[in-house]
Amino acid sequence: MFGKHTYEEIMSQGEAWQQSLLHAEREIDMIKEIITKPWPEVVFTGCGSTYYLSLTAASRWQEITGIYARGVPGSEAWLYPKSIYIDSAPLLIAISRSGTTTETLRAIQVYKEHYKLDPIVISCYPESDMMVQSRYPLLAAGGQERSVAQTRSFSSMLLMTHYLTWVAAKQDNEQTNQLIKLPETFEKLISKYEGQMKDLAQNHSLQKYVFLGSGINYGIACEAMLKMKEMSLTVSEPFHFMEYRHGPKSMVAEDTLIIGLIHDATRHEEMKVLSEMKDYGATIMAVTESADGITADYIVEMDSGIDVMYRGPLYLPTLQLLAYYRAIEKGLDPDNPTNLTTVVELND
Ligand code: F1P
Repeated sequence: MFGKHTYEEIMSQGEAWQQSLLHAEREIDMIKEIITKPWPEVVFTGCGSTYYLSLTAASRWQEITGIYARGVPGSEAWLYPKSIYIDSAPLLIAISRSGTTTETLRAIQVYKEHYKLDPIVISCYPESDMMVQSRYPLLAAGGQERSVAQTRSFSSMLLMTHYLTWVAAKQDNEQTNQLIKLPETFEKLISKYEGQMKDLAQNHSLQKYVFLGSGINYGIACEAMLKMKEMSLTVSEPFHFMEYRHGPKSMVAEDTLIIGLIHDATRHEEMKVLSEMKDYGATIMAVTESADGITADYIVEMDSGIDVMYRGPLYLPTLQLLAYYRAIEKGLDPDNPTNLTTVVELND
């Protein structure tokens, strides 16, 4: 059956998040020692999905801790370290579902050789090279997958970066309570919106998908774009909300679906972008905490009560389902994206 694994992996994210959080609580003492040092900067790195994860994790880290943070592709940290690092050593946090992606492993090697320090590594496979060779491994338990496109692995590793941020910021239990609420909200969200995502995916007049997200939501918009491409071979692009006006909107027409990942603090400006695109003929979907005051053709209301800083994983499941159902609709197998393998391993 097409997409069997992808579907199971999307639908089991609530459980995966629970397992990941339980595991992190047991393992965190080892990592606390390094994470709470006074770092001048934090660099997150990964490839593909895990690079996008690095973007959102870095924005969140900087907003919450006040420490300068950046997300960079593994290949850049490997091949162009001078454009990434300066003299003072940053904390490196490397993320890889497989723990075997060559570019990420080489980025770690360059960092270790240059600074004589060990990074924190996050992966779903405890026996992988990256995890075994690290003094500070953090397992996203429950995130392992049989499909190529990352779904529950991504959201579980994202949750682990939320957890690390919480530890680094020495926040009180109120914030972990927020993380604990994620799995139950996931279940409600998915049962309420699965049917709508299936219907939307079957709309053949929509040929171009655009994902808008700003601040902490930009990396998530990129990941949603990647799911749509990998699983369903649909033309899809991510942009920061306000950037979309600066040229890309020329492409908007009646075949365009614009999906906005609404941030609580800037929803007013973001909605203005969406309604302008509606005037150009686009179909609009908003993924938002509250539907109050939101006008769109489709609204996914999270209604989670969770602070926007800790809500990241909830933006994704409906969009993963949209990609999944679109692939099925086009007769493609979401478990086996065209030209892709689970890991990119390079020869010398
Ligand atoms: C990263 C990655 C995936 C992508 C593809 C190839 O892998 O780029 O994001 O979907 O399957 O690998 P990893 O380093 O997170 O294992």
